[in-house]
Amino acid sequence: MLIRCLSALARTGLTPSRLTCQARLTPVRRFCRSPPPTMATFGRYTHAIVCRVPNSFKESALGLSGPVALDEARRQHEAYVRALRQLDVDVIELPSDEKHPDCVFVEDCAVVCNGIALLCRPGHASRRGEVDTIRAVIKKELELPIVEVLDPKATLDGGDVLFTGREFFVGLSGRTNEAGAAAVAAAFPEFSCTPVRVPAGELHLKSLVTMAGPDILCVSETDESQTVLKRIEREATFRYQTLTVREPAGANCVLVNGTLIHRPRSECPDACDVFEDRLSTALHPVCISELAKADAGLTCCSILIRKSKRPQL
Ligand code: CIR
Repeated sequence: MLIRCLSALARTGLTPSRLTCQARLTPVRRFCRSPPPTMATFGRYTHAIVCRVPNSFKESALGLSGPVALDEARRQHEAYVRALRQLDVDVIELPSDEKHPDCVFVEDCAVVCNGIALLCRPGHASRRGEVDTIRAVIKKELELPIVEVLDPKATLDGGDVLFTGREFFVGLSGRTNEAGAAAVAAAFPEFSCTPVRVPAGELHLKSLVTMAGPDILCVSETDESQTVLKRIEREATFRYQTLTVREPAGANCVLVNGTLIHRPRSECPDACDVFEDRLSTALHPVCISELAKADAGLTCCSILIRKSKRPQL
């Protein structure tokens, strides 16, 4: 798999020798990995970590595109949390952290798959401290084995990590570098892991493509989204179906326990038409227009976890 990762990197024109896989398993004691999930459990979650919106979000979140209505941002976040709870997810809700204006975007702090949590090393230095809280919760509340990124040069935002249920694609973006992609490959060796160059101007891979269902990629009509889709299709180990929506924001949706959480008609009318016409999945619109002013999508507001009933040894 690492070979696949290396050869994929070579195709991106990056120097394979720069790929330094440095991830360490903590605790050091051995643990039993769950077997790779089957597609029957793809998009099935028992737990989620979310974090409330701090006051500092309004003035200091990264990439703000306009004035934020803080109360409305909080109402929207609450609706998102409610949606998860309605879908039978046990939500761990962290208090807002004023020192970290972007703390609501927990997705960037950890990638959890197959019973293992890889703690990220966010590409923007102002966000690195967010990981400490997430580490503590994953350790104490969820008791999952933790993998740390050791390479001090590695950067990795969870927003760049797309898991299809069969393999990983990791965006090489302004936030995630090759060493970050290598950390994903090392943490989840049971899956193929392919780096994908994220076009300039786009924050994360999942700003451009997400999963709208088992084996269904969701992209938008934009050149950036289509470029990334072509690369995924070229490199994928599996042939996926594709849903294409007009609005860029519509491409970021979250499949949770058989329901697709997506942006509402008021934000993404074409995407709603496409989902209603083409999917048999239940649909749950959630508006995040205020959070989106800080470059947010729906995926970024939670870390989704499927905790196996089997005790971790
Ligand atoms: C940032 O620039 O880091 C935040 N303002 C937005 C992060 C959004 N994260 C995500 O989509 N995974």
